[in-house]
Amino acid sequence: MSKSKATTQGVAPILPKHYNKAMMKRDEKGYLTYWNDQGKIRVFSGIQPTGEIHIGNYLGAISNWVTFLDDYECFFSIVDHHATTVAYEPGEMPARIFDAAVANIAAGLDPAKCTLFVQSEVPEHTELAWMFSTVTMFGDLGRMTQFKQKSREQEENVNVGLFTYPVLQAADILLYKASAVPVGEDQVQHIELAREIARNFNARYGEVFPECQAYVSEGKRILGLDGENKMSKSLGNTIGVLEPPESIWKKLAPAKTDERRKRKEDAGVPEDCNIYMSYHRHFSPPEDLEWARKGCTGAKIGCLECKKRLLENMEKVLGPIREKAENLRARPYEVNDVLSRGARKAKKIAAAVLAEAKAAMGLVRLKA
Ligand code: AQP
Repeated sequence: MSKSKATTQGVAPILPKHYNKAMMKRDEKGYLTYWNDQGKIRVFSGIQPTGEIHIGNYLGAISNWVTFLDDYECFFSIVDHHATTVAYEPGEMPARIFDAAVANIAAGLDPAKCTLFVQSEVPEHTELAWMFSTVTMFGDLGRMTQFKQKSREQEENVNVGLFTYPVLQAADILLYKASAVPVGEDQVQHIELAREIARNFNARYGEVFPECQAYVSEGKRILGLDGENKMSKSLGNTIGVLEPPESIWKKLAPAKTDERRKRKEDAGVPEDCNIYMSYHRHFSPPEDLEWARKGCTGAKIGCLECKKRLLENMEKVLGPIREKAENLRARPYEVNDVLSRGARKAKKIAAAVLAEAKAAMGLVRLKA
């Protein structure tokens, strides 16, 4: 990447007055970081409306997002443009977007404390993505694990959008000058590339974007019910956040445990049991974890008994979320209102940052 700095001499950058870029400085780790005019770091993360929100999304992302609400300026987006890189039914998309909004609000994204919006309602995302594509190296995109994996999964539809997905993702984040990006482990590589894109842009056109960093939680890689792959909408190995307990039980009861435990009398190793490692550890209190561990290693409890205790503990977390979601569903206009307000607020900031980036690139009128 060329280090030359573009000159904007002779052009008239049109930057909104309220915009203050003086807040960019390096954090204690040395990453260029943006603080807003209230001294808060901005957070961005997204979720695709590709299907039912599952407990992998909840433990790896949404429950982590909630921890940022009080002390950061948070932007969360239902990234529908990303979702169109896989085959889908257009008629189903509006309901999927609505369902994603409901699940996220119900799971703790308090609209009074964050901006929740739909990506395609803020067209600045795709414009910045184009600009970023000119400072993104082809070879870097080709190395992305998710691209390689999805290309294998959908051989008949390896579209360009799938390839440039991380460029749009970089635009999603950097359009808000977000420095903190809470994601699951599968997205860390993309966030590192977004940081690289910011660096490439800054080196070429001047310091506009922060060097965003990924923040992963303890539930950064929740395995699916198959016990082998990451829980994933497209793999059909999920437990939905809004799924009723009877339906969860139908999935949990036959799910794989430690293979040593053929009968109750066979002792097991909890570390080799997906039910313990992926679910109990995140939903059950310490005393129940101890009960499960002792019961398993000492062959004192059966796997079904262990799963029933897990179901009870899951219900303590998921029950209230489901209830809240049902209430929201009964008031769709309120959900729509949250999304409309979110898009308006997001757009204001997005337009300002895009104008700054365009000015840095010289994409402005010659001064008359
Ligand atoms: N299994 C998981 N464990 C931990 N975190 C996860 N995330 C997804 N699956 C897990 C995190 O959830 C956030 C939103 O993800 P997304 O909507 O972009 O979906 P995804 O990663 O594409 O999810 P899926 O279910 O795997 O969808 P498909 O099958 O359509 O690709 C992200 O922060 C992600 O890391």
